Amino acid sequence: MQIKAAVARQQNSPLSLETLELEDPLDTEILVKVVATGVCHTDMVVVAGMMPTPFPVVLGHEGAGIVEKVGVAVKKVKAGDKVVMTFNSCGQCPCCKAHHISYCHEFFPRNFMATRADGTTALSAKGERVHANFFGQSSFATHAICHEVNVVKVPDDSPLELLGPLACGVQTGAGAVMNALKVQAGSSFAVFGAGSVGLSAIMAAKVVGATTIIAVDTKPERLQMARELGATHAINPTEIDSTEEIMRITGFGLDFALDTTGLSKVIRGAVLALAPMGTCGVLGASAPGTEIVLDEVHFMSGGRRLMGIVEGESNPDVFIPLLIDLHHKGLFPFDRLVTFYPLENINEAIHDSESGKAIKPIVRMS
Ligand code: CXF
Ligand code: ZN
Repeated sequence: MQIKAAVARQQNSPLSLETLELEDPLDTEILVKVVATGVCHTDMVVVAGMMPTPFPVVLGHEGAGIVEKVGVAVKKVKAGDKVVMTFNSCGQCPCCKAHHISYCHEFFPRNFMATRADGTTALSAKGERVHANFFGQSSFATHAICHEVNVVKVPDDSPLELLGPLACGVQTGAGAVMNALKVQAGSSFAVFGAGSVGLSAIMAAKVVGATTIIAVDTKPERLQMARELGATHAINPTEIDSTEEIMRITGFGLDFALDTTGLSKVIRGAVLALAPMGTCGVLGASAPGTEIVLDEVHFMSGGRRLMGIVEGESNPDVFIPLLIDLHHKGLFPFDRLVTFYPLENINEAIHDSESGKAIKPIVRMS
C-alpha cells in the first residue's frame, strides 16, 4: 500500500515528506493506521548521526493508532483495536522471559537498527530500500508495522491523539519513579532536568505521595511548570548550588534522586545530595564512553545506590493502561506537556522541541 511518511534521508538534515510503499504485514506483524506520534529526543539523536541507525529511515517511536490488519499468527490484537506502539524486544532472552523487557539483551539492535531481525525492511521509495522497524514501528507515518511484543491495547474510549508519548518519554519518567526507584509515600525526591521525562517523573512522585518534590532546571518556565505539576521546591542551578540547597531543604539529603540529563557533573551532584541509603536513578543517554565520577567515601559509607534505568523499567501492557487511568482521573495531567503539529510540520515540531519552545510535540497524521 502507499503511505505518507517523514523520511530521514541523511544526517543533520530536515525530514522529507514522501509517499512510500509499505509491504503487507508478515504473519507475526500488525499494521496500524497511525493517528498521532510523539517526538522524542532520541529521534533527534538519530538524525544527528549519533547512533548507527542506517539512512534513509523513517523514525518515530511514540505511535498511537488503530489496528488495520494483523498477520495470521497474531493473537494479541485485532482490526479495530486502539493501540499504542512502544519499544521493541526479543521476547526470548532471560530479561524478556522475566518480564523486564526494557533490559532485553537485544534492546539496541531491535530498536535502533531499523530492519527486521532477518535484515529486511517493509518500506521502499520507488524501488529504493527505506529502513523501517525503528523501535519496532517507524511511526512518523500514516501507517506503521509493529509486533505483538510492542503493541499495547488501550481502552476503546482512549484519546488516541494524546497517547503516543506514553510509549516512551512519559513512561520513562513516570516508570523511573513508580517501577524502578519505587519512590515511597512521605519520601523526598528530586529530579534533575524538567523536560518531558522529568516533568512526568514529578507527576508520578506526586501520585505516589512523595512529600518533598524538588525540580532542578536552568529554565525558569520549566521550573514554573514543575511547580504547577507537583514540585514543592524549584532550584535553578545557574543561581544557586543545587546540592547545598537540597541539603538545606531536606536536612539529611534525598531519599530518591533522578537524573534525566545524562551529564556527568549533574549525576555527581545528584549523588552528593542523597541521604544515607538514598538511591539515584540515571536514565539520560550521553556520548559513548562518558564516565561518572563519584566521591567514593561519600558513596560507599552511606550505603548510597546508583541505578541505570531504561524506559522506566516498564511492563508496558500493564503500565501504559495504568497511566491512562490516572490521566482519566485527573491525577496525571501529562496533556499539559503537549503541543500538536500536523505531520507536514514535523520539522517545526523537531525545531520547537530542540529550542525548548515545546515540551512534548505530537504530530497528527490527518
Ligand atoms: C532510549 C533512550 C536512550 C537509551 C535507550 C532507550 N529510549 C528512547 O528514547
Ligand atoms: Zn524515546
